[in-house]
Amino acid sequence: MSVVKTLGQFIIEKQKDFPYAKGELSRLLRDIGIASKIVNREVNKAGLVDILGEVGTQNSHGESQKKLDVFANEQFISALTVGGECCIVVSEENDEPIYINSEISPNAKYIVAIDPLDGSSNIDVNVSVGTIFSIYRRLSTDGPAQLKDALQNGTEQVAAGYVVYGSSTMLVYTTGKGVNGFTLDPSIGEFCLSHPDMSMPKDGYIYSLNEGNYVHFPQGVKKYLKYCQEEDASTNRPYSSRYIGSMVADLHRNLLKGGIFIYPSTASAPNGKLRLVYECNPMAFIIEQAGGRATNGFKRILDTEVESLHQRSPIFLGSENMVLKVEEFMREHCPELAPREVESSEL
Ligand code: P6P
Repeated sequence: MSVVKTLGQFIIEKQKDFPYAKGELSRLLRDIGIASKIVNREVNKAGLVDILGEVGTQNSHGESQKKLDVFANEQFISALTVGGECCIVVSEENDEPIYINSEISPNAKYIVAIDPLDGSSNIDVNVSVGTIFSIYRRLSTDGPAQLKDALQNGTEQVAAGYVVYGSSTMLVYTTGKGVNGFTLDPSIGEFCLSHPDMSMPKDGYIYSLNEGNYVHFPQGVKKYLKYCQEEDASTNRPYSSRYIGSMVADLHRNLLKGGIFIYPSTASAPNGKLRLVYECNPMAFIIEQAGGRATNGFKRILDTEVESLHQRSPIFLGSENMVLKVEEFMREHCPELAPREVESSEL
């Protein structure tokens, strides 16, 4: 008989991997898990609400219907505030950081960066959406937490994860010692370990990018796309194109099956579309921990200097050999896009 292991039990069990852990990070992860279950309940009703919503612009109780991404944001901020372990929340939904009152959380030592409901434009067509989160330890040692605590490079993450609200709801996270996946069992309201030690295949045969932007892609991406579409039985080409338009769902599929996800720069968006702090860095941490690779086409995502909360980055992440291959095309066909390495003499 297989023993069910809940997220809470797993977190406590793994706490011994961190000799100095006193349970704060464990509590923080559980707070995120609780908020995810509340968001999941509302996301699953979205279709129903839409049907009710056709009666008017208000729900059946006469309340103005909150957009689900705003609702999700409120749920995570509330859970993190009440939980007492978080001193700053950086959210895709808020221009400024949310500093949590140090009276409520006097000993809070963690910063959480979050995209509370990524891909939410897909909700009304019933396509999977997700939550992405990233956790840092605060740097400042006294007084209220400061902006610099929220502007740390991806290498400083102590944990990262995502929730995919799909045919089932899964929470996948890493604390730097591998990646584990938990499936929500609605009958008991618990995330249960379903995908231990997740490992990304080194090779994959799925490519995920919005080909509608082809004419705006860098030359290296255009050449790689044609490479994916060539007939070559020895390398299983042509590959399959799979793109949902929800980063979490696209990435989760590629993590399980192997594949590459690309959101490159274009002339009009030289840093691409996706945000470094609460989309690229957490996903890069997870993919690397699962044995994949995550770069901006030239340089490791996690080493990218974080200069502002909502800065964007091109992103190429997935099966290691696929990302290495597209990097060859980028170096050969658009080397001018490589980030300029700051010379030591310039420092
Ligand atoms: P496009 C959703 O809006 C999102 O932030 C990611 O989840 C997704 O991968 C990407 O944007 C889709 O963008 O330009 O292809 O619609």
